[in-house]
Amino acid sequence: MPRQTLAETLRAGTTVVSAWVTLPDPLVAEAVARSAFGAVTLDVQHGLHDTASVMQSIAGIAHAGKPAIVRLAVDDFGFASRSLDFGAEAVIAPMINSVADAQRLVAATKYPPLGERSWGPTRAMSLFGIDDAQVQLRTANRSTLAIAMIETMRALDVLDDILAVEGLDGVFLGPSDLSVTFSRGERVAPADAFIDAPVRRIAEQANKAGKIAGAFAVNGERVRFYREIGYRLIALASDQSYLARGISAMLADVDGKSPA
Ligand code: 3PY
Ligand code: MG
Repeated sequence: MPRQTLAETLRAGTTVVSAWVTLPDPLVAEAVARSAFGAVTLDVQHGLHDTASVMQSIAGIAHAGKPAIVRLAVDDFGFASRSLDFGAEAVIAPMINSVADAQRLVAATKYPPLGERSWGPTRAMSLFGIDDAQVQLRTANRSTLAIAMIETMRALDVLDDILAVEGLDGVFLGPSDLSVTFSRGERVAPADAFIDAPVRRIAEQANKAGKIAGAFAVNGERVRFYREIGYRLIALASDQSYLARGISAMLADVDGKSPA
């Protein structure tokens, strides 16, 4: 029996905590996928991934039985449909600041009539064991997710209009950029309470619109907070911090101390 898709899990109201992978070696993504994380997000925007590493990492994540998500570079809507063709179950597009930006994301990721995605998911079909092109065409718009990052004041001003874009499946909070724009460039403070009001508003409005609310969390305490206020797709920290925290915990253990 095929496993439940990420889209089905999230639409059932289940919280998914995703890993965030920046290092481009596919073995990193595969190792992380074999942990207890519910999904793995590959970060192209600020991570070190390129086309080949995304394509290979998605295979490793699929091999471990987890859904792969790709966070695109800014305005790289062409790579949105490529990521889905490679077998990603969701794409997260950064800096979606207007209805036009959200419409471009939908155009790239959904087949007609919702969008203008071009046909060619051969790799995704082989990873998912789908051999009937008609089945893929009929199911892809619903089984893959187009998610818009909301991380600026401009986006917040038009949030309801962005949420109303047909074919957009969800929004995803970027708390670092939100704190930078909210403070007019004074601070980057992704876990600070001064952005809590807009952070709550994004989840509330997304849930009211029947769309998935996602967020990036810098630590476990923020994951708990986001979960309580209605976020369902929550990415936690990054592979580089998993390594750093693991190293300090193991070395502290050597010295008989608690980790720094
Ligand atoms: C942000 O917090 O701005 C992000 O884009 C998460 O990586
Ligand atoms: Mg950001």
